[in-house]
Amino acid sequence: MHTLVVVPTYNEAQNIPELASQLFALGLPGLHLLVVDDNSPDGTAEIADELNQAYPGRVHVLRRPAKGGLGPAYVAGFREALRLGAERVLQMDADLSHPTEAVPRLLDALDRCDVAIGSRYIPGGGVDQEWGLSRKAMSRGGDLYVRAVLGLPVHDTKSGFKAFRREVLERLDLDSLQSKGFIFQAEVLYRCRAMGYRLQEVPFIFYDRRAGRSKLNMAIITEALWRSILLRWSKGPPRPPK
Ligand SMILES: Nc1nc2c(ncn2[C@@H]2O[C@H](COP(=O)(O)OP(=O)(O)O)[C@@H](O)[C@H]2O)c(=O)[nH]1
Ligand SMILES: [Mg+2]
Repeated sequence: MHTLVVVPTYNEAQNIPELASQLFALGLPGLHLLVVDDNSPDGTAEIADELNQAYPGRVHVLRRPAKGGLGPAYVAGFREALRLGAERVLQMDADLSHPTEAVPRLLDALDRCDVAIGSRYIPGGGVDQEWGLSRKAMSRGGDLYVRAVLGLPVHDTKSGFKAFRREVLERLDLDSLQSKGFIFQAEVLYRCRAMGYRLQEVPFIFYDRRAGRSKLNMAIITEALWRSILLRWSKGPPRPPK
């Protein structure tokens, strides 16, 4: 296996078949999919398993006992990716917010960097036309806050659309990652930068989900605010890249 796409899911039964169909239609050699499901009541894991009829041996399903948040699901998924022997690991959401047509560009960027970050906030990137001014302001404000607190040279710190070289995940102390919600994305970037890895942003357009429901809630937003400060305070400033 060359590339593993890791997708955390909670109640994404309506989205996962379409995501798989779009991913495999890219025709990328050695591409496999890993669905990390937290015992979704809507049967996401079973539906993902059945996809092996259409794509034999290319869909892996990691079942976790209960909903534990995005971060722990990714930690388990990254560990499984290493175990499965993936050379490159790409992470994305199940809800088609991250367009599959941008996947080859993210993977190509790994020829020039160690971590490729899908970014809404660099030239060429953007968000769904449906986003109103207040949602845009909240998202940008959140990014500026995280960026300032952690000193990250990244415009889209919350992005869950990223690709890693295998050795980055090998060296990342997966057990030490603490975040439960979307701030997990910034925690990983912060660690990668502290280890001297090269980060590169690649533009993409974020589309709102058409099916299923967002799991974002106030506890996840609050975690992002306090955990950023805790991370900076506990680990010290990141070292400059190599
Ligand atoms: N395994 C797992 N996946 C989750 C959990 N929470 C969210 N996800 C998945 O993470 C991705 C992003 O979540 P989403 O609800 O779309 O967040 P939003 O885009 O910020 O509204 C989706 O694929 C979700 O199914 C969780 O607790 N466990
Ligand atoms: Mg979403």
